[in-house]
Amino acid sequence: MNQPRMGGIATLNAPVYVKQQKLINWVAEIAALTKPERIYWCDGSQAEYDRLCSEMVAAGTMKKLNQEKRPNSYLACSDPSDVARVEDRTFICSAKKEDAGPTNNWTDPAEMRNTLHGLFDGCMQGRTMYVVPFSMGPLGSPIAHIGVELSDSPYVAVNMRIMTRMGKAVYDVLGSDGEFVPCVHSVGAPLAAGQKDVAWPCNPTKYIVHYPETREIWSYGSGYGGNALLGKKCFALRIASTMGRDQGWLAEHMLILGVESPAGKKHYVAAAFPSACGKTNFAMLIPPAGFEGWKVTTIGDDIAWIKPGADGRLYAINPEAGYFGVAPGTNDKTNHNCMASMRENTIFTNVALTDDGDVWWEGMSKEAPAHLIDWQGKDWTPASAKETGAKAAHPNARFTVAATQNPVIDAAWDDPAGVPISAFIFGGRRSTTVPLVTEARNWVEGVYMAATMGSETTAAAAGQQGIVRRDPFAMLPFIGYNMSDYFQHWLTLGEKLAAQGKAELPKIFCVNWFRTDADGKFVWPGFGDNMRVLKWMLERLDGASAASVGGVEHLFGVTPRYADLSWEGLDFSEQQFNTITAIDKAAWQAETALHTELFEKLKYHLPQQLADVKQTLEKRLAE
Ligand code: SAT
Ligand code: MN
Repeated sequence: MNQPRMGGIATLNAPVYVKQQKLINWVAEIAALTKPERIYWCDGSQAEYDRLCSEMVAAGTMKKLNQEKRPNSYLACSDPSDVARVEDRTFICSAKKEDAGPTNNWTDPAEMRNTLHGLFDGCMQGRTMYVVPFSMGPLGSPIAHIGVELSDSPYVAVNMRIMTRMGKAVYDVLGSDGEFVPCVHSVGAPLAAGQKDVAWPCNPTKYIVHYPETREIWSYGSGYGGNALLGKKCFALRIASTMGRDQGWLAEHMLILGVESPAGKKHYVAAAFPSACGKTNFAMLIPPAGFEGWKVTTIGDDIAWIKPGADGRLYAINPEAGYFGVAPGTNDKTNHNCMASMRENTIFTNVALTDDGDVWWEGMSKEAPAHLIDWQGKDWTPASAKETGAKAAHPNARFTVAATQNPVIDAAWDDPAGVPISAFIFGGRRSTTVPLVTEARNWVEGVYMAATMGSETTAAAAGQQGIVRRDPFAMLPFIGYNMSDYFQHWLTLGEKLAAQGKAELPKIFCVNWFRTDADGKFVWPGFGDNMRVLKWMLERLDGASAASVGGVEHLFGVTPRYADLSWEGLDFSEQQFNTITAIDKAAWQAETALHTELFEKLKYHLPQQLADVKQTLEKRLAE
C-alpha cells in the first residue's frame, strides 16, 4: 500500500479555498496526533457523497437498496454494541465541577485531556481522516454557528452532509479569521498494515467529551448517531447551550412547527420531548378529518436555537438540515409525511432488509414480510421472531434524510432570521399521573413544569428502558452546564423580555400523550389527533385570556374541559377524556415528592422562584 506520508504524517493538501491558517494548523495538529493514512477535505458535493457511499458499499459498511424501490438509498448496520447514545460515557469537562452540575459526568479537563491524548495517539492509523466543515443553521445567518469535524468515519461524513449545511461554502463564511467549534471524532479502531477492516469499526471504550470553556468536542469509540455526528447533540445542544448562557439565547431539544388556521392566522410553536417520544411525528403532523383548512408545516424536528429579536419576541431557527429520526413505529398512518420524505436519498441505519432489496421495521406495516435479513444480518421470519423475540429492526434504528424532502417543510425553514415563537410545549412519556394538557398561568409556573418533567426512558439511550426519570426540559442528557443555572437562565430571559414590555411572552404548555388504561394500552390516539390539543392551545393564544374561557384552573394550571376540544371525526368519550386528564391527589403527592428529590439534587444555585412554586403546589395538595 502506498502511504503518502511526510515524516509519519499524511500530507495536508488543504484545498485553495480553505483560507484560514488556524484551521489548517489545527488539522495538522490532530493529524500528527491521530496519524491517519490520508487526509480528505470534504467539499460537500453530490459526487463526493456518491463516491463515499460506493466505497462503503465495497467495504461492507452499507448496502445499496433496490434502485426502483428506494432510489439512491442505503442501509448501514452497526456493531451490536454501538446502537445508541452512551450517556454514562458522556462528559462535560468544565474547569469547575459545579459548572457541569450534578446531572452531568465531570472529569477535570487536564486529566481528561491526558486520557484522551493517550487514546487518540495513533487512533486513525490506516484510515482516512475526513475534514467535514459544517454550518449549524442557514449559512451566514446571525443565529448560525460553524463547526469542523475531523472524523475517521466515512459514514459520519455522508450523514453530516444530510444533517447539516456541509461543504465548501462554509469556508467562505469562515474566511481567514471566523470562529468554528473544533470537533474531533474517531471510531477508535486503528488498522495495522495489511489488516482487514470490519464493516462497522468501533471500540468498547467510549468517551464523548465536551470542554465548554474552549468549546471543543472530542468523541472516541462510537460511530453511531449523537455519539458521532457531532453537530447534533454535542454541538447544537451541549456546547450551544453554554454559548446561549453566555450570550443570552437558548439552545433547546425542541421541534419547531408552523400551524395555520383556516382563517389564515399562523403561529409557530416549539416543543420539547425526550428522545424517541414522537418529536418528528408531531413536527410533521397531518390534521385529522374535521380539521379541513388547517395546515401544519415543519421548521425542525429535534433542535431549536432561539434568540430574542429587536421586537421583544423570541426567534427560532432549526440548526440542522436533516432528520435523524427513529424508524420503528413510523408508517403511513403515524407519519405519512415522514414516509414520503424517505422515499429516496435516505440512509437507513439498523433497520431490516427485505428480499427485494428494500427496508422494513416493526410497525412499518401491520404484517411483517415473510422473510427478512434483520439488522444483525441474520435470517428473520415472523415465526422465528415469535420464538426468540428478536426484532427485525433495532428499536433505535434510524433514518437520515434531508429536510428538503419533507413535503410539509415550512416556507421559512431556511430563513436566516428565524421564526417568532408563540408557545412552548413540554412533554414527557408518562403512563400515569400527568394530564393530557396543562397551560401554565405564567412564565415561572411554566418553567417549573418544564424543570420537573419526568419521562419513561426509551431505546435512544443505552441502558434500562421504561423507567421514569426526571428529564428537565427534555435536556437531561444534553445540557452543557449546571441544570439549576439553566433554569435561572430561562427565568432571567423571561424577566428581561417582560421588562422590555414590547411583546407578550410565549405561553407555556405541558402535555402527555402517553397515559395508559388498566390494560397498559395508550388511551389517547396521538399522532394527527394531537391537532385537537394544538388547536385548543392556539385558541388560548388568540384571545382566551380569562381563565374561564376554554379551560378551567386546577391544582397547577389550566386544562380544557371535554367540551373545549373539537371531537369531530373521533370517537372519544368524556369518560375516556377523564381517564387521561384526571388529577389524582395521591399520585400528585407522590409526584411532588419526586420534585423534592430532584430539587434536593439540584439545590446548588436552584432558583428560589422554583422552590416557591413547589411550595404553593404542595399547599394546594394538602388542602
Ligand atoms: O442519537 S441521537 O442523539 O442523535 C438521537 C437522540 O437521542 O435524539
Ligand atoms: Mn433528540
